[in-house]
Amino acid sequence: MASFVDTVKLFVSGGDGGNGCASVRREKYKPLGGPDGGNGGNGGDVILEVSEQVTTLLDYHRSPHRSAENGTPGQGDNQEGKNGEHVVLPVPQGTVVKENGEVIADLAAPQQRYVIAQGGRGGLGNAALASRKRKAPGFALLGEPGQERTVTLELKSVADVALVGFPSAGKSSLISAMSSARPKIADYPFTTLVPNLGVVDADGLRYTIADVPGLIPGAAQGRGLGLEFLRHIERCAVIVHVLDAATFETERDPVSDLKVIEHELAQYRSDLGDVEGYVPLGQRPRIIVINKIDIPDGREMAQMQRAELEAFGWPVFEISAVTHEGLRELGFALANAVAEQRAQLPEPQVPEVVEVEPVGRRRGSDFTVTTTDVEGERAYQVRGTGVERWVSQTDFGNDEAVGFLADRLKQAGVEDALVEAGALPGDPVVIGPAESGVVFDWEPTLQTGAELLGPRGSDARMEGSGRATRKERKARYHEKMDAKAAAREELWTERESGVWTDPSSR
Ligand SMILES: Nc1nc2c(ncn2[C@@H]2O[C@H](COP(=O)(O)OP(=O)(O)OP(=O)(O)O)[C@@H](O)[C@H]2O)c(=O)[nH]1
Ligand SMILES: [Mg+2]
Repeated sequence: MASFVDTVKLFVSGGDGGNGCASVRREKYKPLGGPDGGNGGNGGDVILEVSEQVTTLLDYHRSPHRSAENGTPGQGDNQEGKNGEHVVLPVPQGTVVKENGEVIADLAAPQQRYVIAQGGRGGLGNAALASRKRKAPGFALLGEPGQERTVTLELKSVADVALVGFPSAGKSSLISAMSSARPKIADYPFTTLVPNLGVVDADGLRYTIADVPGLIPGAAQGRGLGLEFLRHIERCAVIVHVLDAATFETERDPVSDLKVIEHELAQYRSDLGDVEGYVPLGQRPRIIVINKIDIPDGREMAQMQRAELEAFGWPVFEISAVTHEGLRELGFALANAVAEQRAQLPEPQVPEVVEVEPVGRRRGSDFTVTTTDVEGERAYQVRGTGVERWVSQTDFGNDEAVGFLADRLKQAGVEDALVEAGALPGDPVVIGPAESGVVFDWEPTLQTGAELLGPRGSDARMEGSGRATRKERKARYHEKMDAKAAAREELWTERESGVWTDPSSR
């Protein structure tokens, strides 16, 4: 199947935001002008876009890593960094996007777009960070990293009519008789391994037919690639059973074949099940086609079983895909069924651009405080898109930047929440994931405010403490542990006896 790829793993990353710039205007005779560091540019997004020109996911199979351009850093003299270019990835109509096995986007509409990986925002320069209190900040914010994701793209054909049936029933023969599609036809099973789409023009109504590979008993459980194939009829409004009236297999006949396929349709559990408007396969309108009546035995079989087939309650047609007998009537019936289905749609499916709300819009300062284990130590863990973003924007080599982060955290209520959760001075606190977050000793006595600001790039609150390395921090932590051992012992006893509630078990 070298020329058709319908599932592919894709690794995408948005561009990183450019860093903000910390710079001070130089003017003659004025050693300290105002801050004039510009903002960094935003990283570009990676965007999926439904395109008519694309029919397979082959390109992504060949090069599965796609990333957008980074933003450039801001510069002095209030020069903003340049935004990174977006990367637009064309995908066929009917592409379903999954992450960790869950459907996150269903690109079924023409020209639909979906932001799959957002670029990081550029960091603010010191000009933008200046405030009444903080007149000339000696730091700037770092650009945020772009979003990284690993997703699976899956193609589910979009067609009005799906032809289903056993291998060699004549599905490919029928689609080539009714449309200009020219799939391979042969007298061995599983000739068709990938779906074929054909377009039919019937008296002003244009509709598409999908010829899907043959189904066998157990298909819904994955036998004979059945799951792969059933996936392609999930979007089809009308299902046509193509029954072989002239099979050589003695244990088969049209009625029993129909029952087998019906059973598989009813069993099939679609991952689109929760998508709005999805109708289970077992509830779609059906049309029954008895094929190969040009063969005398076939015609006889068709006549014999017609009544029993009609009892299922769906229209029955006797045809020959080879001599084209009965195809006119079938064509009209299909056109009517398609028209009826389209009339039931809430709105006509005119091509339109559907912008989906991008995933992971990293906004808001909601956060949670729980306890966790960091390198064997019990630590308080703060998680939240906003707070984690602030951390990623912080240049930890610059005390003033760290002070700014402390102010932001306090303002967002992180300090209060830590107190509430039972954190004590000196307790390790991790912001972000336990493995990769930033760990520090909690010092709630830190006052907030720019009144403490000293020379640029420093913060009076950091004096003496400096930015401890993990090792120093650990050593200091153990010192404090000793000093507070007695008091802690008592608190732990209380906790163990259930006087406190563990915030992680809430
Ligand atoms: N006599 C006769 N033979 C037919 C008719 N339709 C299909 N055939 C033959 O049946 C065989 C299978 O036809 P295909 O169209 O490849 O069947 P299919 O359902 O697409 O089979 P798979 O792709 O394997 O699932 C071929 O040898 C066809 O020539 C028909 O109406 N009359
Ligand atoms: Mg075929």
